[in-house]
Amino acid sequence: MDNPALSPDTVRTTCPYCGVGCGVLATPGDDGTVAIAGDPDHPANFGRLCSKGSALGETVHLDGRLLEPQIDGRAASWDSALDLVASRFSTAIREHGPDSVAFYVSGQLLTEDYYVANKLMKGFIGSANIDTNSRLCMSSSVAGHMRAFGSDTVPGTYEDLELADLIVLTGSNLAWCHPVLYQRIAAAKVKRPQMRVVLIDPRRTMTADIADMHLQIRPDADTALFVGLLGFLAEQSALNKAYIAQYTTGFEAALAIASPCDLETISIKTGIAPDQLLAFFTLFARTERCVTVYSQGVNQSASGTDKVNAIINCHLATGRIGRPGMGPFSVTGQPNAMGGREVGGLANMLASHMQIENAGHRRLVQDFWASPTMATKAGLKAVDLFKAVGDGRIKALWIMATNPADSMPEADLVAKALKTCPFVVVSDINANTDTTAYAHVLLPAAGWGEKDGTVTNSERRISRQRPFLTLPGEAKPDWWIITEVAKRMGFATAFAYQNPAQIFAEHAALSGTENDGSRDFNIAAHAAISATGYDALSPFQWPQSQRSGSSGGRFFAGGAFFTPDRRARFIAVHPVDTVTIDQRFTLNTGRVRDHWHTMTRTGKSARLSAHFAEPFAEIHPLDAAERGIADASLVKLHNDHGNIIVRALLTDRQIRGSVFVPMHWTNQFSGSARVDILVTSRTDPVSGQPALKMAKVDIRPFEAAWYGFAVLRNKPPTMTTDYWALARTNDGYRIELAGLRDVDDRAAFAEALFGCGEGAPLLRYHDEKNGQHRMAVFAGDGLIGALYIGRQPVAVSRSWASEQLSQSFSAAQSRFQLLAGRPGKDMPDKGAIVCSCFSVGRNEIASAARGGCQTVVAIGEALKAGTNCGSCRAEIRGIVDANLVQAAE
Ligand SMILES: Nc1nc2c(c(=O)[nH]1)N[C@H]1C(S)=C(S)[C@@H](COP(=O)(O)OP(=O)(O)OC[C@H]3O[C@@H](n4cnc5c(=O)[nH]c(N)nc54)[C@H](O)[C@@H]3O)O[C@H]1N2
Ligand SMILES: Nc1nc2c(c(=O)[nH]1)N[C@H]1C(S)=C(S)[C@@H](COP(=O)(O)OP(=O)(O)OC[C@H]3O[C@@H](n4cnc5c(=O)[nH]c(N)nc54)[C@H](O)[C@@H]3O)O[C@H]1N2
Ligand code: SF4
Ligand SMILES: [Mo]
Repeated sequence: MDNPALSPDTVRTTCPYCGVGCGVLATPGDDGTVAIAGDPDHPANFGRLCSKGSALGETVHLDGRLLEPQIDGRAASWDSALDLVASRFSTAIREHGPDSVAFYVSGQLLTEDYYVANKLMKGFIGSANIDTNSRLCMSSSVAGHMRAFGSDTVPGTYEDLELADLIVLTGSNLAWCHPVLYQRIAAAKVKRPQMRVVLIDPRRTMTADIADMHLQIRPDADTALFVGLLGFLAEQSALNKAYIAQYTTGFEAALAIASPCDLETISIKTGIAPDQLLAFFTLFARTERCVTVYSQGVNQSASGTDKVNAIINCHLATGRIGRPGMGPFSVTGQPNAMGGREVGGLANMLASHMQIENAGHRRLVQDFWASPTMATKAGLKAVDLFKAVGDGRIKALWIMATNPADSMPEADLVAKALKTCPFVVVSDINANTDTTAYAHVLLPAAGWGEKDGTVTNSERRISRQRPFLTLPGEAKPDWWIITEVAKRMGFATAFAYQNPAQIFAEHAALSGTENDGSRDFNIAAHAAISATGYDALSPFQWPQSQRSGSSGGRFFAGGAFFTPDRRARFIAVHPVDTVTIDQRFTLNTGRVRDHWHTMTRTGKSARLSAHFAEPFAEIHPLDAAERGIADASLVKLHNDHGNIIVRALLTDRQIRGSVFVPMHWTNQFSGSARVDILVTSRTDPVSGQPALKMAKVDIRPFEAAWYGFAVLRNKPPTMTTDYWALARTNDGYRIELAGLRDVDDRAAFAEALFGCGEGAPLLRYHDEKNGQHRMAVFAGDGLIGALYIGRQPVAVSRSWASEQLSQSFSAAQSRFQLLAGRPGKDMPDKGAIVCSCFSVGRNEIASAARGGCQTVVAIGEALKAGTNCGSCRAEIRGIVDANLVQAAE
């Protein structure tokens, strides 16, 4: 945790999680550990890291890694695996045509991996059936940018967030999903208290901590809100008429929909009170330096592209774009979402921000690649791609660095499609994911710390990911795997790269080819980069053309859009119906602070697994009361697609009529919590992005006959309990349990769970009358496992029990204490972990607050909580405030 002095072994690299793209200093130790620190010189984070970045060292161990190629579940040599992949793809293409094969790739590939995958599919196989998980993530933003700007350009830079006087955050939980950007804004606001932050989200998330105003918007009402804002700006004479006249077209048509601005009507559509609307609109109208940040609450909707354009319209109408402190700002999710867009990894794009429908672009790319054939039309977008897998049109599919059996809508149908597909290849770093289960061929990829290449963050900044670990087992970098298959398919010359530097140089050269300023993406200054130059490459922002040599900056302050007439387009967007009442709940889904997507990496860290150890549904207390749902009980969420079982968390942070369930839990971590099985595959008509936050579900209590909790040293081999959720702890695992029918033989159940075999010496306590049962097994002085069962959710201190796996139990008394499930009086119960860096719990913070620590700083001084990465500061403030209110009452 301490900043390791820059040792000769320290490697500068980039965090593999979110699109903030923080610079990391990684120092591998002799004992296999890796010390991690923020890179003070990296312009994205200036030394900061969030909880996930800080815990990176805990996720690089080899537990669960895929270390050798496998064919049909058996270890195989690279040669045989690569030969098989190449021949099955070639055969399918020969027999059924190029569109009978597909790649489904990921914003977690490096630019070099992505570039060669796209080149192989579009330029050598001759199909555009390569789509990416960015379809689920950024494609509405891409489509919105294309419609307005004629190019997929993010106009601003991170600095704009610090220079702005008003930051509007819509559909973004920045505090948890882009924590370092959030901290940069929080720090700027302390320096310039006049800065205002408005949060627009149906939930009062932790991001509300820095917000001056929270608009608890009805799901999908963003278009209504921003169309309303456009009308208001016109009525208040807040338009930049010169900018509109000189640099844009289509304003009148957009305004016609927005006028007149009737606050009552907008209030009905958005669920936001008229006085709040007026306050927000007025603030926006009056504040020249204004940035609107948006993310998945905007993109993941059947009207996502319209939402994006409704936002951009307001910035174009005020001319607030491309100047310091101003602009629409789509923050990207994955570490290389932007790099993927640059290489054209989406099925409807070409390489280097060129367009597949544009014959001139196709010719340019084909000439540049000297390719035998070229895709002539857009390929299948993710949702349609998996439908085509399901109905047999796709004969061979290659999935790289993504886990669609969990993260795609209608996930059970996706899993079924994978099961029936004649040939599925999966490149992953882990052996057991819900997707690898369906692979005919599994290819072991190099992971973070081993791989070598570049990523582009949300502000167009390209940084190096550098290796500091040797490749484990047989693992190979993704670019190598793809080029080896390409060579075996007969394209040896075009894929004869020796290293990622050569791929990067080619990518840079393509960006400058016939680019006289007609395309935004240009990094031609690096077209001749050498392997040494590439090794030493410092983070830089695009564009960086050969001619200017200068790097970065902002786009569009003076027009110069990438449309044929170089003017921006206002898009006349119509708000969708948000008023029709549906008795069912809107299923809102998203992220928590310390987990990353399907948990294949963050699930390995005890620290990151302590914040939320279970899948849950946030429900408004009044909605819960109507359905007889108690806090911390289990609930079943269901619709026509299936059902899931998760813990109910009652909170008035949630809007009524909506529930929030995190996307993270998979079959590897829980019995039935894959939320995407409930999500319909309805997509945005323009972008093809699925409405991942808008499914409809019913909720009812899960009528458990018993509940249980256990800590155990070893991961249980199989789980059949009706409900279970497993989380990593420092010395083992913790597991929540519940069943519909009583367990007949509890001793056998405990033995199977602990994996200790029959007849192990079981310390037991039974209270049949109250249905309380407690069992523990020790080996020597150490604990193998402890299980607590009750008719109600068991009142055991989770954090304390989890720590017992590392304790010595020489005294009989300590063993009985363990069965009691509570720490002794001298050791208060920490409560749920809030600060994962220093393992500080909710109860400790509450008690310090009651004892006089009235600020986050004071809590930090007393407990250290919040003083390392700072990701938990908003929660600490919430706990302090709640306890101050209690004290005052
Ligand atoms: N901790 C963590 N951080 C991550 C990730 C992770 O897995 N874990 N993943 C990364 C990736 S790939 C991505 S794409 C980003 C996503 O980053 P975000 O978009 O910030 O994250 P989400 O939680 O998906 O959704 C954001 C918010 O949208 C709100 N929302 C839902 N419906 C609506 C609506 O109709 N209108 C509005 N205005 N808001 C709505 C939700 O309540 C939620 O709070 O995070 C990145 N960062
Ligand atoms: N309901 C709902 N669903 C969602 C979302 C939501 O908000 N709600 N969000 C969507 C969004 S925005 C996104 S981005 C997706 C994310 O969803 P996924 O991409 O499916 O999730 P990850 O867990 O990041 O999957 C990455 C996989 O790649 C593997 N991996 C890691 N590093 C490497 C590497 O270097 N090479 C290779 N070959 N493999 C590697 C990991 O082990 C893991 O299996 O989920 C989408 N699905
Ligand atoms: S904010 Fe956190 S997860 Fe995102 S890049 Fe920075 S350290 Fe990594
Ligand atoms: Mo994403």
